[in-house]
Amino acid sequence: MGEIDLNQKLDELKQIKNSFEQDLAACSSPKELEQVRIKYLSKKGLLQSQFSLLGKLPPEDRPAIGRELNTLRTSFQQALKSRAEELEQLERQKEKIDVTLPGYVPFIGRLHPITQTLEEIKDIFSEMGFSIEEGPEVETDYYNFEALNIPPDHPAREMHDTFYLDNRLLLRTHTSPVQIRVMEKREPPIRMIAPGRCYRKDTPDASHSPFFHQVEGLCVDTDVSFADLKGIIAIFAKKMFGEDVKIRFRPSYFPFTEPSAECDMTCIICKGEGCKTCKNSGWLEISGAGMVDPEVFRYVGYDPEKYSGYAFGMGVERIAMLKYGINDIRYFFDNDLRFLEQF
Ligand code: 2NM
Repeated sequence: MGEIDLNQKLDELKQIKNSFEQDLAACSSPKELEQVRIKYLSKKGLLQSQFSLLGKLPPEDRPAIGRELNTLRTSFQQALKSRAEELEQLERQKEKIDVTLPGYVPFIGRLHPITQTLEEIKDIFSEMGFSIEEGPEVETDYYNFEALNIPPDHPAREMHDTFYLDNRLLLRTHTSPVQIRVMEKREPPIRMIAPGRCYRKDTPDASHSPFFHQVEGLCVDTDVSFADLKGIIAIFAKKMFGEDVKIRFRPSYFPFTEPSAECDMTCIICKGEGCKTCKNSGWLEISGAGMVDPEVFRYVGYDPEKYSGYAFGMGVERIAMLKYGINDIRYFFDNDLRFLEQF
């Protein structure tokens, strides 16, 4: 009778041991491990409660079962401890960085070459005391044409193939309207540049785009002369393209300036020797300019007897093309990364 009880008990203990080992292996966190400890080793746990049942066994079986229970308890405790260490080790391995793995190469963006050129031009004029002024891209006929001495039937309107939104509103064809708006609001002295987007209904080719950028400059004060204009353009050209460049002026015509001029600099490709870029002339056109027409001053309420001023305008795309040696304006607007990534 004692024999059967003993074997049954030992079987029971074996089952407890098996289920403990399964539970232990299934643990993946210290929290789960603690649940296993409670299930088997707490006061009312599966193993611990076996100690209280010892008294119900035949006296001759008690020492053997007691010994077995003690052995199991010690081995459970040790197993729990080593499993805890294992889990900790696993946790630490998760944090380790494998330095032999290939790294992520982040895609670095950059400013568009036109934006970069614009920033450079703005910096050069800021340094010389010019303020940077902005205005609307949707303009009225008055600011884009009329106040600039271009009346409705003026042939210059055809040169500026204009995108009209309605009879009165249009997309500005140059940034001069910004200068008109500033002069309306402020008295001289004025020393400003107006950088920004412009629109003309041109058919795209290597040197034309219906969307482009301009920087226009304006300086109004008492006793401003053409010599001041020449000085400013010369300094700009040297800072933008190098100290060696020289400039020259050729007579020209704009409705809003008198006299008017086109400004050239020495060809930076051939240093003035003559090449394909400068059509063998040794010179490159960089800007239109002139002395503000007294008629424009009358539109904004300045006294042309008291004030004089110079103004100039340049295409940012043209400056960028010369600076970077680009032969087609359309590259700027194709959004081809193989082009854009070079800047
Ligand atoms: C140019 C060439 C010459 C110009 C004139 C004015 C204003 F508003 F003051 F009359 N702003 N910009 C000007 C003069 C622009 O671009 C080729």
